[in-house]
Amino acid sequence: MHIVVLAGGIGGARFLTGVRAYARETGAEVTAIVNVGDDVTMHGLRICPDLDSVMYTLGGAADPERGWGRVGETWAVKDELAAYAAEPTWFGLGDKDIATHLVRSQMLNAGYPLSAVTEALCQRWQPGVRMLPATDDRFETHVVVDLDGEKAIHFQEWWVRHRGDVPTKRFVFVGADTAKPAAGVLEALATADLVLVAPSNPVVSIGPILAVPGLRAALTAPVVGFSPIIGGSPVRGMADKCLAVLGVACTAAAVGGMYGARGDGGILDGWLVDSTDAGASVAGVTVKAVPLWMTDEQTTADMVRAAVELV
Ligand code: FO1
Repeated sequence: MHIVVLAGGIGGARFLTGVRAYARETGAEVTAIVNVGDDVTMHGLRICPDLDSVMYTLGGAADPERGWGRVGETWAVKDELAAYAAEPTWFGLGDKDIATHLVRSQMLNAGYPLSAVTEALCQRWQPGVRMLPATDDRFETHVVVDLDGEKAIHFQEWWVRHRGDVPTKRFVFVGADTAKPAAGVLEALATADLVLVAPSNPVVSIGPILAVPGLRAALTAPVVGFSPIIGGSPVRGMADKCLAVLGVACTAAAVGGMYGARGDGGILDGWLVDSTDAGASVAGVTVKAVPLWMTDEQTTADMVRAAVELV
């Protein structure tokens, strides 16, 4: 069985530990297609937060408390940059993490596509699943805000600097008109027996993946999504703020409705909601309630089992 997972950063990474546990039990093969909308260039380095969160988490090197970056991190370079007042001072790069960005940037500058760079970085971390960026092309989420007039800022500035707490008009996926699925993405989807949509932020993690032209049409295998909203609140992160920008309610049913039913121009065949949200319905989609708190690998593997059983 080949399982393809559409994933964002921290939530996607945690979900993938469960998918990998399920795959180890059953012999399934796993490919993760990861959001690149959060990617940004800072201090001349290309940073891919979601790819790195997945890689570090599955490689056993993520900081579990901070939720991003490396465990046992030190911050000498960040302090030195601050001493030069080198902007952006609101974004922190750890010393160990910087080594990843240096290797990545050097390879990208030498002409390697992001998919090949990711594969090379994974040689070290052995995540146990195949990791693919959604696209090899330049693709970034920007946010149109009202800050002394309307202007667009990078997603990281909106997320980290302003914590989403600024009048927000819309999200724009820069590059989405011309981007192509990364090398390996269409092949992975063509051989998938099941596609899982991780309980990641539906607007700024899964949204950008689905915005890569050609990717939605390649979802021919059954698609089961996991609600990132439990009892009206995001499992983690700021999905509530992002959904509000789109005018979508912060409920499991509304997010399922936003993805939509396959027969209705959407992507879902099945939608798993938490037991608290039992009774939620999405037109044209099989909805089932199961425990969705990803407390440990086994509980998360059970969520994957429920999705397999659903289809
Ligand atoms: N998140 C923060 O809240 N503050 C930071 O300074 C920060 C730096 C950072 C550096 C590298 C990286 O891969 C991620 C980083 N993050 C930071 C996390 C990131 O901004 C977001 O959590 C994700 O992009 C949203 O999924």
